[in-house]
Amino acid sequence: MRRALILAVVVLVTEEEPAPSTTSHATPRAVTTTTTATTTTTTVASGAESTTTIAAATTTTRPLADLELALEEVASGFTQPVYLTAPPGDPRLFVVDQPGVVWVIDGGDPEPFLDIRDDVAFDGEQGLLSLAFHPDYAANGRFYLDFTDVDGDTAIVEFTVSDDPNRADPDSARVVLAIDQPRANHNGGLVTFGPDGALWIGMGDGGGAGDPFGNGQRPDTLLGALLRIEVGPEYEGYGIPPDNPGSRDDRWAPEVWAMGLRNPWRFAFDGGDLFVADVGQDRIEEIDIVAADEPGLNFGWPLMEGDACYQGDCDPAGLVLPVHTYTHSEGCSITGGFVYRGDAIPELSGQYFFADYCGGWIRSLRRGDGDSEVHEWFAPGEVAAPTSFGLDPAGEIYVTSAPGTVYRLVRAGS
Ligand SMILES: [Ca+2]
Repeated sequence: MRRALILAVVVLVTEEEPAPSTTSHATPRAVTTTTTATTTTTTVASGAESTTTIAAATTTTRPLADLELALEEVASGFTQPVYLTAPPGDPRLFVVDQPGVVWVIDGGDPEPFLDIRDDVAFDGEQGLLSLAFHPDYAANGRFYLDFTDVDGDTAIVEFTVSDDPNRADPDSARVVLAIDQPRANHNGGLVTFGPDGALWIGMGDGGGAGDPFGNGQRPDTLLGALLRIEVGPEYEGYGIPPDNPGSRDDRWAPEVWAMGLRNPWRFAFDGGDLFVADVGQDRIEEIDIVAADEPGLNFGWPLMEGDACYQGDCDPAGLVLPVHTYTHSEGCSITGGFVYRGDAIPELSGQYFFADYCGGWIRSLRRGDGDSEVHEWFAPGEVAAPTSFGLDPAGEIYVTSAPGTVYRLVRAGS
C-alpha cells in the first residue's frame, strides 16, 4: 500500500487553445515500487474551461471518524487513462486510455485489448472516453465504446471479443449511434448500462462557453442530455425504450431521457438513484441525485450553473437542483464517481465518491435527510489530475490519474 505522492496540479485551459496532448504510445506496467510526483498541463477531458491555479486548501469538509484511505497503485505508464471497468463477475480490469486503447489487466502487465487509435481524434477533451460491457458479456462478448471520431463527432460503437478473451475483434465494429459535435469540447463521454438494461449515454452541450448553440434547453437535440437507448442484434443501430419522454411528448427527441446538462462527463447508478456530476462553466460544479426511473427531467443548464442563475434571472421551478455544489475556489471540473458498495471497507457503504481535476482532491458525499454530508479523503493537491473513477464487479472503487496511473481505493495500512 502506498499513497499517491503528488505536487500541486496547475491546469491551464482555454476555450480556443486546448493544450496539446501527447500522442506517444504508452507501455503500461503493473504495480511498481516507485512513485513519481507529477505536474501536468494537459487539458481535462471533462471540460474545464477557466484558468485555475490551486490555492491553499479551503475546505469545510471533515473525514469519517477513524477511517483513513489510501490510493494503491494498480498499474502505471498509460498515456492518459480516463476510465476503468470490468464485465460482471470478471476478475480482470479494463483501462480506457484516451488516445484510443483499451488495456486489459489479467494478473500481469496491462495488454492491449483493443487499439482503435487510427479511428479516434485525441486532443484535449476528445478521445476514447469510456467503455461499457454488456450485462451478458460473458455470453455474448459485446461491449460499447464512446469516442470522438476522426471528424470530431461522437461515436457509440459496438465491438465483440475475439476467440482470445484478452483481445477484442477490431473488425467487429458496428456503429450504434453517431452524433455531430459542433465544437471540440463538452463531449460528455460516459456510456454505461443502467439497472434497466438500457444503454445510457452522457452528452455535453456541444461546446463553446455558455452554451452558444442553445442546446441545453432543447429537448429535441441529443446534446446537453442524457440519452437512453436499447442495443442488441435485434436492432438496426438501436431501439427506443417505450418509456422515454418522447413517447408521450413529441417535443423530445426519442433518444433523450433528460436535458439541461452542460457536460455530464460522469454519472452513475446506485439502486434506484442516478447520480449526475455536471461540469460547470466558470464558477460552480454540481452533483445531482434523482430517481433513475423518472423521465423528462431538466437539469437546468444554461438557465442555471449549479445552484445559481447563469443566464440572467431564472425561475428554478421545474428544474433539478443540485444536492451539492462547490465553487472554482476549490477546483475547476468535477470528476463524478460511484457510490461505494464493496465489502472491503464497509464503513464507506453509501458514500458517493467524487473529485476535482484541478483541485486534486477526493471527497465523498452521503445523501442525508437534509443537507448532504461531505467528507474529504485526499486533500487538495494530493491526487494528480483525477480524470475518472472506476468500479470493479466487487464494488471496489478505482481512480484514474491523467499522468498515467490507475489506483485502487483502499483502507490505509491495508
Ligand atoms: Ca444543473
